[in-house]
Amino acid sequence: MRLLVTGGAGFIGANFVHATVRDRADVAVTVLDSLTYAGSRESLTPVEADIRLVEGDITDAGLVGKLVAESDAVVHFAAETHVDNALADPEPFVRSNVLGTFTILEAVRQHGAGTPIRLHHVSTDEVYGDLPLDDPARFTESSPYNPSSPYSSTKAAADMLVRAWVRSYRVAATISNCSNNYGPYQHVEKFIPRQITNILTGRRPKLYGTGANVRDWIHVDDHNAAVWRILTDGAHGRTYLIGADGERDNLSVLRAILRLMGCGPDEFDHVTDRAGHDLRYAIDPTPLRDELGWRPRHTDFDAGLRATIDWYRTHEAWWRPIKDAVEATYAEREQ
Ligand code: NAD
Ligand code: TDX
Repeated sequence: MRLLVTGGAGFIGANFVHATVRDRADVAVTVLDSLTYAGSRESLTPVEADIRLVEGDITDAGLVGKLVAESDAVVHFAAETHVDNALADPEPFVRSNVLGTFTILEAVRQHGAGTPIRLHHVSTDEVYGDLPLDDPARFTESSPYNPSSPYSSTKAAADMLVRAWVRSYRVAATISNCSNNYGPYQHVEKFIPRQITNILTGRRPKLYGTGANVRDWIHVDDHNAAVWRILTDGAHGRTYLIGADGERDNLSVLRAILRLMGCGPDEFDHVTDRAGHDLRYAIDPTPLRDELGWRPRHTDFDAGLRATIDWYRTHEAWWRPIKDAVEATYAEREQ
């Protein structure tokens, strides 16, 4: 299989490429990534001899058309992904997430007219908005779209484009909406790596509001195993929700990090809450389990967190050069 992976130099994409190179000798991987602030060539260093990395933008129709024409399948991870950045400056989110997905869909439509080119579009549970804190309800694939943030609204728009291209042009696409990922190679702007690297650099962790907000955590390798399962066995046109029964409030996650890193339970700062902060996400992954037989393997959150902390401890060269600038941006916004 000739596989094009967009956003393969980002957090989830890089882990996907690593797993693919390790487990699937019959797959030739091309990564298309514009190496934004969130993308890192170094995240692909361990597999650089095994893949082709093309530095380019998913809104570049000429380049995307050429690469899609050479591919049997496309897994589309590339996106602007940080909610706080979207609140500060939404324009790149509209461009990359909406126009970028449109560009990929058009290339898949045009070049897949004879032999269909398989497309998997990677999306988020945030398209469904949020759930109340004190309610057992979870998102399902028939939950109504109700995005809250500039980020999630652009991901919702991209999902709608994919659905329309499936219906109107019979593009052979699937969509997955996954919950919050954690693991190695995640940018230090995101919650878990920010707190770990704050502690490692002598800063206090920062919790938005009271920390009662709930996220449904999944290890990035479990997410990527589900993406592979959907790519190979998923029904064309279908949406699958990916989650690993990992609901935890932010305060509990932070206290687990503090405990595992030898700090006291109150050694953190409460900072101003995020505007429009979604309360709770929770995924019902039943169809993925029952129809495709997927099961998460990283079910011990403490063990996954400990391994993630170890990774940041032993990969300081990967994150240290950007840490001060990320914290300087946060400090400006918090004023
Ligand atoms: P990330 O920000 O770590 O990586 C995104 C990658 O896309 C980067 O390498 C970046 O350079 C690249 N990129 C951005 N705009 C581009 C453009 N215009 N052209 C080419 N490349 C571009 O993101 P991530 O956390 O790895 O997320 C990957 C995908 O998974 C996204 O689509 C995101 O919406 C989705 N997702 C993420 C999570 C999560 O918890 N991180 C959960 C559910 C879904
Ligand atoms: O310093 C922080 N303190 C804090 O309390 C940061 C950065 C975040 N938070 C809170 C906000 C959220 O409730 O932690 C929670 C997680 O925050 P993020 O890591 O920014 O993730 P979230 O906003 O939930 O979105 C993530 O999951 C879904 C990804 O960034 C998205 O790309 C994905 O679609």
